[in-house]
Amino acid sequence: MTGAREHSAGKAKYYPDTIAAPISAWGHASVGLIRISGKSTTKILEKIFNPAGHKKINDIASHSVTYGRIHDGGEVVDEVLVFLMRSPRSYTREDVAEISSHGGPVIIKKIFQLILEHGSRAAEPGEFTKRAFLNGRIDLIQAESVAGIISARGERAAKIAAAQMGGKLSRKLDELRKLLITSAAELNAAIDFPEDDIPLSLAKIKKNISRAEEDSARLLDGYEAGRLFSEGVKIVIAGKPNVGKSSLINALSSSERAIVTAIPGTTRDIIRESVEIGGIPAELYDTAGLRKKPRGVIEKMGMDKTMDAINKADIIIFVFDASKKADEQDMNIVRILGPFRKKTIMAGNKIDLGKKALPKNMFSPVYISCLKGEGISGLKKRLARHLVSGSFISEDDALLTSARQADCLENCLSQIKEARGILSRRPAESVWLIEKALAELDKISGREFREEMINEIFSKFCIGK
Ligand SMILES: Nc1nc2c(ncn2[C@@H]2O[C@H](COP(=O)(O)OP(=O)(O)OP(=O)(O)O)[C@@H](O)[C@H]2O)c(=O)[nH]1
Ligand SMILES: [Mg+2]
Repeated sequence: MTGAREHSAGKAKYYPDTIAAPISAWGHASVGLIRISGKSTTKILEKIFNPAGHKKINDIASHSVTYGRIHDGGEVVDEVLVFLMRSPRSYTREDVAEISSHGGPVIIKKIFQLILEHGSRAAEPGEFTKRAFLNGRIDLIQAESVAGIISARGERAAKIAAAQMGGKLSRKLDELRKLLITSAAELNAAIDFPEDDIPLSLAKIKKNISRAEEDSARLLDGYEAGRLFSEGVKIVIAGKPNVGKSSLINALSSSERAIVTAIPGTTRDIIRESVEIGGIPAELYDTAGLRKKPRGVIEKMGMDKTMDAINKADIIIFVFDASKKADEQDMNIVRILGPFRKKTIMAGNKIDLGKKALPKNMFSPVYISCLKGEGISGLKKRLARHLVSGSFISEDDALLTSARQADCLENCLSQIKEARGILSRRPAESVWLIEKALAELDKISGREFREEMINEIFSKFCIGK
């Protein structure tokens, strides 16, 4: 493949330059961390670090912590701990030192400056992880999950990223790869030696290809769940005016985010609030109340936005006033939400004022009182159940977590499908398609990559990772 490079797991390849960056959060903290990686790491330490007890840098054992002082031409800058990890047993597989200093921005800046003056350059975002990848310590999936762990917006998202970092998805894709390689080899053999019992071996090859097809399809199904965990679910609160939608977003987010008044039509724009439900990150959207005849152009625009939000929602909470008989307006919304029934949860609010019987097409609601805070935890439980049930997969599975991975696997799957379709009629072409499917798989793990693709992935990382 032109322009593509082979990614071989193996020994550290030393880059000509040494890189460094503060790797702890910027600001006043009790400790700060600065990381150096590259062949000049120990040389830089020799110039700026005095280990206690006049120890030589060369005598410091790998993976040990050394106490001492950072100095600038003899003038003490700070007391620090230096953690040295010699190549290849380090994050990047190069020599790496992490200096733990006091956490003030002035100190960190000063030490970082000294490191730059003595032979390092500032690392770009994601550059340490990029070197870990290029040196074969981790594959691209694991590199992407490093970013996933850092940006995780919920406990479950972090767990999923950690599982993929541990190689769960990589192992699954490896199985798939082996299946395809064997199929292509056996198919080639069947073409080369037609006198052998072809129908029999073709049946076996077909079976393996079908399995590869099923496996990739299952992984793709899981992508949606992975996406929800990492990006968060969209929960839209809808209902007619004045039923307590804004009160509900406030109750669910324990805030006073939305304005609540007794005047119907108070909310005219969409209000968003981030929450966590059962460990899953969620965005709550409070919307303008839906009524058949909006009063004025602003309310009409608000209602259009509400409809747009309903279309894009993962879950809709339909709020109605349980203390009053359902009226024409409620029925109208039930009709509007008809196509979205599967993703709708009904919430009957204001039960502190009583509970009226429901029409047949409004079933099994959760009853709440936003005013008294009643039933809110029950509603949260129902939401969490909805999120983790059915198509939503557990975090123990191998999950695709980036659009890039899903794109490649989708291409892979369509090649496999085509290969299976023409297997008996045009076996040679089928082998070619299987090879194309394999190339797509190798893009996911980064076994094969393009420079631009790698740069794009790592540019999204934060500095110091
Ligand atoms: N008694 C009672 N009143 C409530 C309850 N929840 C909300 N209210 C009141 O109902 C009125 C409307 O509440 P909102 O939260 O503004 O209703 P909304 O659905 O956002 O209304 P719009 O933005 O106009 O569509 C306010 O006066 C609230 O105090 C409840 O559980 N019990
Ligand atoms: Mg409102």
